Amino acid sequence: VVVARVRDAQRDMARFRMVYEFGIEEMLTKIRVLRSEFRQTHDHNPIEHVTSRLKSMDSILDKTMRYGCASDLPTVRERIRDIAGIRITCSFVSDAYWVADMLSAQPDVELVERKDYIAHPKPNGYRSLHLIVRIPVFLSDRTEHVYVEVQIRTIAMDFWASVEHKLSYKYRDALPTHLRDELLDAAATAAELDARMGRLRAEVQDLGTDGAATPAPSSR
Ligand code: 0O2
Repeated sequence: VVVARVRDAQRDMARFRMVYEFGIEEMLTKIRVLRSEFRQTHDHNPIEHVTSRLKSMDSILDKTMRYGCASDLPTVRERIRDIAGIRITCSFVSDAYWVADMLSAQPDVELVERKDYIAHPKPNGYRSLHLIVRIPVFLSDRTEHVYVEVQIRTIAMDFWASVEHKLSYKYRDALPTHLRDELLDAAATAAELDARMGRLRAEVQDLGTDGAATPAPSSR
């Protein structure tokens, strides 16, 4: 009986994760289509690279404890909304907003939440645009709607976040003050770099060598 129960639990878990894998695949397809379409019709590619990850069971359980919620599958499905995660890196800030708008506007994508840490960086300097979307996954016997977290950022934001993540991990979130200050300063430098690159791009567009076929960046 115990062996049968363990097998059932393993099967439920595998099915649980599989649906998120399909959710990731569906979002990746949408991004691939945008990217290919853009490559064929425009000079400039707004998406530099894309990565994805499925949150580990340990991280999911950590988060349920942090949220103080139950860890049964229906609760986890509803409360933990970043089990499926996609990260899109763009060259320019305006591209990040453009990609967010394009994805959110798709009819089968329900935009659940949008956190704009570019306009409103976190106190430690973290910048990125986060979307929580819900998309349908069509299975043989039912349709499931899964949450996917999409993080959209520039190369400079990504560079900063990756260094900050490594340092925070190393110091287990108890960063010495000088490192915290240094990171905050580096975040300001990264933001300045993004602003400069944005100005350079605008100048190139004014010269008409790049911008003719590029959609006008959102006015942010
Ligand atoms: P992983 O391994 O990347 O998944 P919470 O998720 O509850 O902590 P919230 O408000 O639900 O917080 O989510 P939020 O703040 O929108 O961001 C969650 C994810 O964004 C994190 O996932 C990181 O990937 C990234 N992130 C947010 N803040 C920071 C930061 O200060 N530095 C770095 N490097 N990344 C950040 P996880 O679950 O922490 O980790």
